[in-house]
Amino acid sequence: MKLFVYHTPESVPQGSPDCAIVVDILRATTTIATALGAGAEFVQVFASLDELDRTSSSYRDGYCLRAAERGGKRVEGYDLGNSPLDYTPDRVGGKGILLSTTNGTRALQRVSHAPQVLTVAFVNLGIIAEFVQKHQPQTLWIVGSGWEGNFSLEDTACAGALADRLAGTYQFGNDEAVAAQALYLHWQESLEGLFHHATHGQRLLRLQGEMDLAYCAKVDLLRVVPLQQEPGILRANLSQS
Ligand code: 3SL
Repeated sequence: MKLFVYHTPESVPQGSPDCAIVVDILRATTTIATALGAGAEFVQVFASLDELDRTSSSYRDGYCLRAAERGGKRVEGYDLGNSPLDYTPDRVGGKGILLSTTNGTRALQRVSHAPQVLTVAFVNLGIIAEFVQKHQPQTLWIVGSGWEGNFSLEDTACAGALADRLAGTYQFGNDEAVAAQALYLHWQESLEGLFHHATHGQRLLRLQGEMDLAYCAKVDLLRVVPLQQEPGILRANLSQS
C-alpha cells in the first residue's frame, strides 16, 4: 500500500486514489472536525460564494448556517467565519453548515471524485489514522490546501504527522511524503511555534487569531471522522467512535 503527499491542490496529478485526505490545518479542516464534533449534521463546502448562496435557498429556512471566509476574515453578511472556536454545540448543533473558504474548500473540490474522501487536522489526527488502518486503502493521497497555490508549512506538517502514524503500514510513494514526515518530526513538540513561523499563521495573528492557533495545535482532541457522503458534503462517520 502506498501513501503520497501533495502540498497543494494544484500539484495533485490526474487520476484518483482509493482514498484522499484533505488538510487545511489553519483552519478549514480544524473547523470541519470541530463543527461535526459539536453536533452539526453536515458541512457542505463551496469554492464560490454565489454557489453557496444559491444552494442555501434550497434548504428549509433556519436549517443551515452560511459560513464564509476570505483573506482570513469572516465575509460580511454571513452567519459564521472560519474560526473553529465559533462552532459551539449551541450555535451549530443540529444544523447544516454551508462553508466557503479561500483554500480548504477548493482542495476538497479537487479530490471530490475519489471513492473515499476525508479531512484531517491535528485535533482529529489519531482517529483518522485509525480509520485508515482499519480500511487500508491501497493508494492514499494526503492533500495540503496551501495558500493560493503555494506550499504552506502547517498543512505539510499535519500531512507529515499522518504519514508518520501510518509509516508502519504504508510505503511512502513520493519524496513529498518523506519531506512532510521530516518536517513534522522536527516540529512535533512545538506545533504552535511552527504556526507562528508560517505566513498564514502570521496573517491570522495580525487578525487577532492567537486563540485559534493554540486550538488548531491541539492533538487528538476529537474523535470525529469527517467523511464525504456525496461530492462536497461531509458528515461525521458514525461507524468509528
Ligand atoms: O484557506 C482556507 O481555506 C482557510 O482555512 C483560511 S483561514 O484560516 O480561514 O483564514
